[in-house]
Amino acid sequence: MTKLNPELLPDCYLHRTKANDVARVEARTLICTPTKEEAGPTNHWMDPDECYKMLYDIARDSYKGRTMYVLPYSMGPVGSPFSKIGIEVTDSIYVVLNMCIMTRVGQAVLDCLGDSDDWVRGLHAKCKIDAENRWIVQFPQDNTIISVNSGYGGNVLLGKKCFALRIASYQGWKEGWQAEHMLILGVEFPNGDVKYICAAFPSACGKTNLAMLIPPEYYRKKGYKVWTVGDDIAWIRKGPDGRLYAINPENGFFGVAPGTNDKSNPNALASTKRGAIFTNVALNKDNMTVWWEGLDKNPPENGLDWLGNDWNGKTSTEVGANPNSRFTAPAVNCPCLSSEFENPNGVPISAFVFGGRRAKLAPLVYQSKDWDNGVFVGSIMASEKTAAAVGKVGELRRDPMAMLPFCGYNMGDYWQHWIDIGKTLDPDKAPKIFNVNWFRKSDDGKFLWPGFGDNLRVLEWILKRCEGEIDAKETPIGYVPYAEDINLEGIEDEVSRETLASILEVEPELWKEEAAGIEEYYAQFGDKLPPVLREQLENLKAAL
Ligand code: OXD
Ligand code: MN
Repeated sequence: MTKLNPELLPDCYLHRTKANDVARVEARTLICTPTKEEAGPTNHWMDPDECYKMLYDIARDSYKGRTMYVLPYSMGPVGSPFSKIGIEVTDSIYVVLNMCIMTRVGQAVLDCLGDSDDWVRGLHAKCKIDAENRWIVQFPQDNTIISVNSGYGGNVLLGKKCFALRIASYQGWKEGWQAEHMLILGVEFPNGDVKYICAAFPSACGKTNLAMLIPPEYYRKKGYKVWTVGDDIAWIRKGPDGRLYAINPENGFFGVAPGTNDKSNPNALASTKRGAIFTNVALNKDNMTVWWEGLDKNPPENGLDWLGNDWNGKTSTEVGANPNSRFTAPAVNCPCLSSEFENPNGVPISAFVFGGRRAKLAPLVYQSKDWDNGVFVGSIMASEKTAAAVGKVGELRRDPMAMLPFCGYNMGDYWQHWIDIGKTLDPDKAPKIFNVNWFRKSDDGKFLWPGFGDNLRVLEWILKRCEGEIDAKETPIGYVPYAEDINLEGIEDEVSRETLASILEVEPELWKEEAAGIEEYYAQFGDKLPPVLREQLENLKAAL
C-alpha cells in the first residue's frame, strides 16, 4: 500500500490488486447448500463436503510465514436488534484496513456477542492470487464463508456481499426479515418532514450517486435536502407500528471511482478526502494524490497507472484507473450522512424502487399496481451489463431485485419470501413499489433524461404517489405519471414536455416481446416459481 499526501489526503492509501483480480467473479462464487435445488438455477453450486475439501486443499499451509488477523465485526450498529456479528480471519492487511472502514470492528463486538454461537464464520486466504483456483464460497446452513486466491474488495471483504447479502438473505428467509441490495435515502421536504426510499439497481448503475443526490438548485432554494442512510445494502424488518424499517448494515462506502467527480457526486468525493483507501486508481507522483477517468480534466503527467506502470495521462491512450477501481470511504465523512445512520431501529420505508439500465422499453418511472405486482416488477428487472462484474459490457441480463449475484438461496424461494412478507403487511402501511429507468436513449444514442440531481424530480412524484396526493395513468404495466406531473422547472431547456412524454410512453409491442423474454427466463425456476408471479405474467400478457 502507498501512503498518499498527508496534507491533501490525510490517512489515505493507494492499493493495487493483481491485474487478474479486479472484480467480483460470479462464475467462481458458490452457494453450497446440501442440495443443488436449495441454491437454485441462478447460483453456482457444489456439494458442501466436496467444496470444504477442495478449499482446505487449496488453502492448506498458505498462512505459513504470514500474519494472521482476526477481525470481530458487526454488520449494523453494535447491539441493534437488526445487527449481526461476523468474525473474519485473513492474511491480508488490505482486508483488515478496508473492513475497519466498511464495518464496525473491535472489542465492543465481542462483548456484545458474549458466548453466543450466532456469528458468521469468515475465512479468507490470499494464497497465490491464482485465478484458476479462486473461489468465493457461501455455506448458508453453516453460517460460513470461505474465500481463496483473491485480494480484491467484493471477494474478500466478507462482511459486504458474502455476509450482508448472500448469508443474510438466507438468514432473513429463515427468520422473517430481508437483506436487500438497496440504497437507503431520505428526502427532506421544506416543512422538515423526511421520507425514506430503498432502491435496488444492478452494480454500477449510479446507486451511490442516487444515495448522495444533490437537489437541483430550484429544489435547494425551496429547502429540499437528501440524506444518505446507505448506498448499497439494506436490512429490513417490520417495526412495532407495522411499517417496514431499514438499516444500512455497513459503516462505509465501497464506491466505483471512475466517473465520480465534483458534479456527479460531490458528497462521495468529499467522503474520500480522509481515512480512505483507493484500489486500482492512478497515482499522481508529483503530489502523491490519486486520479481516475472522469475525476477532472487534469490527469497527471508524471503518474503511475493502476498497474503501477509509468503513465502520462495527457498523452497516453491507455486508461489510468481500472474501470472497476474503487474508493473505500468512512460513512462519517459523508456531508449528507443521515442523522438516522446510527439509529438502531432503522428508518421507516415509504417506497421501494427498482431500476435498471434500459435504452428502450422501461419508462422513466412507473408504479406497480399493488405489492404482488411490485414483486413481479422487481423479479423482471433487467439491465445492460457494466464493468463491476467480469463479463461483456453492454449485454442485457436479467437481474431480479439486483440480487442475481447476491441471493444466497433459490431465487424462486426468495420471490416467495417477498410475497409472504407482503401478506404480513397492512396495505396502508406497506411501502409502495416503483420502477425507474434513468437511462432511456434516443435512436441516435443520446440520453433523454439528465439524471443525477434531477432524479429528485422523479422521487418527488414517487413520494407524492405514496401520500396519495397525485393521480396517474393506468397502463398494462402499472401507473405512469402524466407528463405534466413531473416538475421540469429549471430544466425546460434540456427536457421538453414532449421528450418527457416520450420516455413515459408504454409501447405494447415492445412489452409483448419483453413478456416473451420473461416467460423464457421464468421457465428455469420450474415449480419454484411462485404461482403469484406466473399469474402476474399472465395478467400482463392479457392486458397488453
Ligand atoms: C458493488 C456491486 O460493488 O454491486 O456494490 O458490485
Ligand atoms: Mn452493490
